[in-house]
Amino acid sequence: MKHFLSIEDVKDYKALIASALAYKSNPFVDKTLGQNKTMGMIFLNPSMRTRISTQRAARNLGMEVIVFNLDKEGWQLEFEDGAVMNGTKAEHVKEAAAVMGQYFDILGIRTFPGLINKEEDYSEHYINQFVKYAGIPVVSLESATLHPLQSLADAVTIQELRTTIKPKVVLTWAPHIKALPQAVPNSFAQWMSHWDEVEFVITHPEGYELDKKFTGSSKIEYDQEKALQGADFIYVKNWSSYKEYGQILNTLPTWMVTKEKLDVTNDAKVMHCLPVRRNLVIADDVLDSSNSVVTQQAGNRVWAAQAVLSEILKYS
Ligand code: SN0
Repeated sequence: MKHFLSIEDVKDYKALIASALAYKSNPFVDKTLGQNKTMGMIFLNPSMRTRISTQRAARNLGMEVIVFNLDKEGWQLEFEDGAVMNGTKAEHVKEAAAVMGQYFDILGIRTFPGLINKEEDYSEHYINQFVKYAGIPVVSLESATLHPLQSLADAVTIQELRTTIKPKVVLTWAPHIKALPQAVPNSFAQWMSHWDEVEFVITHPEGYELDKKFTGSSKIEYDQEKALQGADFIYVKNWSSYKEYGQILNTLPTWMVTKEKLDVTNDAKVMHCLPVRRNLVIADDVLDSSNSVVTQQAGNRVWAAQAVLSEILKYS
């Protein structure tokens, strides 16, 4: 694997899930694989789990890691070709990325969407500029439209917790007060629709349809209760509208996931990428119950990142 920007970069996703689980049971088996190599992690937005788990993963493989909060500590970057840089942006991505390519062996980058210009966000202009000019493998730490490290950890969590041959996995929209990216649900839908061992259903109010490019032929059920019937896993996440780009169409508190809603499920495991706003997205009675697997899911971020970095170290 050269870059890790989406599932499209993965040759064998089942093998990658297996590799992550193997690292979970034996974290230091490849502790010299990344010896004398350095990973740079560049953040243009906040992060807790991605930042810490990816550092842990890189260190388990013997790599050095340098974290740079570019949004707070760097020069403001220009991304437009041909820009006359007489404003507040002091450095062009052409130089910034090329220089990082000199310092690092692998570059991780987090860059959220602006949620204003759909074409720009969905062209993945920012992360692609880093890929173009850094000249080294680039790992998405959540880009404008996708969060593949999260989705791999999600798949790993489902793989280790499933009790049936073909579990029913339901992605449900939930209310939020802020306009959030579609990256997590896009990416989760992309991974689940690739996986032939799950029955995948998406439920959301009308107007919150995700880009078909990622959901493929996944089933959409607008009635949340119907969708949840018999579910083995419920993946809860808010996102802003893709159609009416970046808009909050409604906040529908009835879509919050509560303990009562689990009654129709197969005692479903409840997942969320975190951070989660309690009693807005998921109720306390779910997050504080044994149905919630969010901590285990977040823990699996280490093993997912380790599997990806190992693949890049071995084959880039
Ligand atoms: C981000 C998102 O993509 O939805 C990151 C998730 C890994 N989440 C948020 O920005 C939540 C912010 C909030 O205020 O609740």
